[in-house]
Amino acid sequence: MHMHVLILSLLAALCYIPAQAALVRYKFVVQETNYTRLCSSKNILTVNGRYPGPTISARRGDTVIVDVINQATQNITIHWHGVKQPRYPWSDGPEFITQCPIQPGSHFSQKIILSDEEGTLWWHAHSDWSRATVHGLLVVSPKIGTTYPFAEPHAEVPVILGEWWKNDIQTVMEDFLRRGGDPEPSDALTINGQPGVRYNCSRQETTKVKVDQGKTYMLRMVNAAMNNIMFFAIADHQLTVVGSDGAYTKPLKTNYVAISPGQTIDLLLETNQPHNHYYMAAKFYNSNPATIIKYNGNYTASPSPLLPLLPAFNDRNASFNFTRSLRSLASTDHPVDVPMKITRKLLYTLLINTLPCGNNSVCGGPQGRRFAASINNITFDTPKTSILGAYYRGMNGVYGDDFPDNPPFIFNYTSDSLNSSVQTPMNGTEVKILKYNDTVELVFQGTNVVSGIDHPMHLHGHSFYVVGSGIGNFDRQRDPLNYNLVDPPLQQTIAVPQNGWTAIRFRANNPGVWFMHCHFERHISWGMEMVFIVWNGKTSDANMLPPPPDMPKC
Ligand SMILES: *[C@@H]1O[C@H](CO)[C@@H](O)[C@H](O)[C@H]1NC(C)=O
Ligand SMILES: *[C@@H]1O[C@H](CO)[C@@H](O)[C@H](O)[C@H]1NC(C)=O
Ligand SMILES: *[C@@H]1O[C@H](CO)[C@@H](O)[C@H](O)[C@H]1NC(C)=O
Ligand SMILES: *[C@@H]1O[C@H](CO)[C@@H](O)[C@H](O)[C@H]1NC(C)=O
Ligand SMILES: *[C@@H]1O[C@H](CO)[C@@H](O)[C@H](O)[C@H]1NC(C)=O
Ligand SMILES: *[C@@H]1O[C@H](CO)[C@@H](O)[C@H](O)[C@H]1NC(C)=O
Ligand SMILES: *[C@@H]1O[C@H](CO)[C@@H](O)[C@H](O)[C@H]1NC(C)=O
Ligand SMILES: *[C@@H]1O[C@H](CO)[C@@H](O)[C@H](O)[C@H]1NC(C)=O
Ligand SMILES: *[C@@H]1O[C@H](CO)[C@@H](O)[C@H](O)[C@H]1NC(C)=O
Ligand SMILES: *[C@@H]1O[C@H](CO)[C@@H](O)[C@H](O)[C@H]1NC(C)=O
Ligand SMILES: *[C@@H]1O[C@H](CO)[C@@H](O)[C@H](O)[C@H]1NC(C)=O
Ligand SMILES: *[C@@H]1O[C@H](CO)[C@@H](O)[C@H](O)[C@H]1NC(C)=O
Ligand SMILES: [Cu+2]
Repeated sequence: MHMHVLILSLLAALCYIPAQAALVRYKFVVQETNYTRLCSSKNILTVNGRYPGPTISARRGDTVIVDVINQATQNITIHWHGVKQPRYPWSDGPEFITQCPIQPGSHFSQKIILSDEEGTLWWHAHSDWSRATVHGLLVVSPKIGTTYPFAEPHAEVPVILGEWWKNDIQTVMEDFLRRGGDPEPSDALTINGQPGVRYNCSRQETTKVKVDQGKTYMLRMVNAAMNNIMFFAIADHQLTVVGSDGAYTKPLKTNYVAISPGQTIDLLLETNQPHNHYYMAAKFYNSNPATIIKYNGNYTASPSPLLPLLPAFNDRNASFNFTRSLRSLASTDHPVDVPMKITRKLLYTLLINTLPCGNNSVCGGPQGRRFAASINNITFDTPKTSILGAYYRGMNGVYGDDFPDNPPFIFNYTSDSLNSSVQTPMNGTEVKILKYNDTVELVFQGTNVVSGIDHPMHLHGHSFYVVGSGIGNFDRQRDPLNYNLVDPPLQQTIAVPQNGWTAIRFRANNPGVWFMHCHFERHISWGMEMVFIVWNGKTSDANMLPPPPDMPKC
């Protein structure tokens, strides 16, 4: 509570320094907090005792210092999802990629350097499965003296989609890793931490958003769920997408939204319907958490709120079509800068794999084997020390630089009948080296090895333009002819469609060590990740900044 007052006074102080990048400071105390949901209590990991955690508010170009203090009994790291951290990978957060964990009883002062991000971003734990409860919004408002590329909304509403397990999340993860099969499914999906009216135990606590008729509200949405892409809608209301992943989009009117874990979407809601109460709902499969939007005023509401229509749980077209419909704003104030001359062409296959079970046990994966996952057939073997630290100090033996530009074997990636001999991956800690200012075209190729499924791919340290996508195998001759190089959306997380492909482009102008991974937690655990190292450029302003003195040690 004290912290909250402190933050408000700091923000008030900001107003006296117009149009200048400001320094904002927050304190994050990571702790175990006793929480009751779905009629059962357990200790969860929180920041400042809150689930979801506190919202960080800043303006475009600000620098935010967050003092992360670990008062819990387990290791933790925190990642500022979607913040590029120009030349400063030290605070990026992924465990053993850019830092060693913050151990119990120690702290780490993290610097979040905002540059051209504007809109909704978020922060979350980036060690084991702690992000299930350790996450919150990071809201980047326009600079003082500038405004949104749309009329100022009447008010803002956070919409944080999450997943809740009755079991301790650490136990869920450990059981999953031991059994080698799929993880125990979550017991509920949540909106702003509440399971909603579908669950008797949370019926009373369901979040109710009170709105006035005839206004425009801005929904700042993130999918903080661990393992699911979600559909979201509000009964009887159209939504207008105006941004995603901290960049504006052309306004897109839609009845529903498809959102990947890791992705953020900014939406405008016009309260232009009759006075009543309406469900806001998200779903995956048959779970269905709901929050209620209730119009203010004196009227007789229908007996129960109206439910929105959501696409069927297996409607790949609904997800793919929504994702393909996003376009950059591409205006004078928010121009695009799509790389046209490409210096690095990469094709990365995304595979679900299986491994032999081991000596004595039976595993929960197909044919009694255990699941694994890989990119270009390499399951990432996470080191026990930070790759960034090893790179900076020129330490040998922590990683190799042989991550392949293309899949090692060419076959019909999306075939319905794949030989099971392709299921077993290789394993290693390989990075891909990029030179400063390389212009990269990376095609993610979904595969049907073991099972074809969407993969929400996330890149740290850069935003990328999503220039193309399709179903089936990428065709190097034909498909680039249909690229959108005019107004492709600028994102950091993109759902590669099931048995399809997605092409992205970015300029490697951020020297450092940057993680790239599927944002499904189970797929990260199985090894669907790799690392880019972007070398320093020739001039000093193209070099990595030095590490802070309080970098955690392994
Ligand atoms: C949490 O609090 C409840 C109610 O006070 C108590 O019954 C329960 O044992 C506590 N749980 C833990 C894990 O401490
Ligand atoms: C919720 O409560 C109702 C009424 O008491 C009961 O019929 C229903 O089975 C309960 N649902 C669950 C999931 O417990
Ligand atoms: C709401 O409307 C009813 C019927 O018109 C009236 O009796 C009541 O006083 C009103 N309540 C408020 C809070 O305005
Ligand atoms: C999905 O879209 C493809 C073409 O993009 C179409 O052939 C197919 O019928 C659609 N499926 C459904 C269920 O709408
Ligand atoms: C796909 O999205 C477009 C908007 O970009 C919409 O007009 C069209 O109806 C959608 N098609 C399907 C099959 O959902
Ligand atoms: C399996 O057993 C063999 C022989 O006892 C042993 O050499 C090997 O290390 C064991 N492998 C694993 C994965 O436990
Ligand atoms: C990679 O292989 C080594 C040696 O067999 C093994 O110890 C390690 O667990 C493997 N890593 C992954 C991620 O499979
Ligand atoms: C690849 O597999 C798909 C699905 O089984 C099939 O439709 C397609 O014809 C195959 N392509 C080639 C080139 O064999
Ligand atoms: C699968 O691949 C193995 C090894 O390459 C080969 O011996 C076998 O005949 C193949 N099976 C089928 C059904 O194609
Ligand atoms: C992956 O590599 C292993 C080992 O070389 C090989 O057996 C397997 O067929 C490869 N799979 C794919 C999909 O390339
Ligand atoms: C990197 O590319 C940008 C855009 O083309 C250019 O302005 C800049 O000078 C380049 N920097 C270096 C070090 O090559
Ligand atoms: C916490 O991190 C330290 C440093 O990397 C490591 O030695 C220790 O084993 C970790 N503890 C757990 C429980 O993973
Ligand atoms: Cu995945």
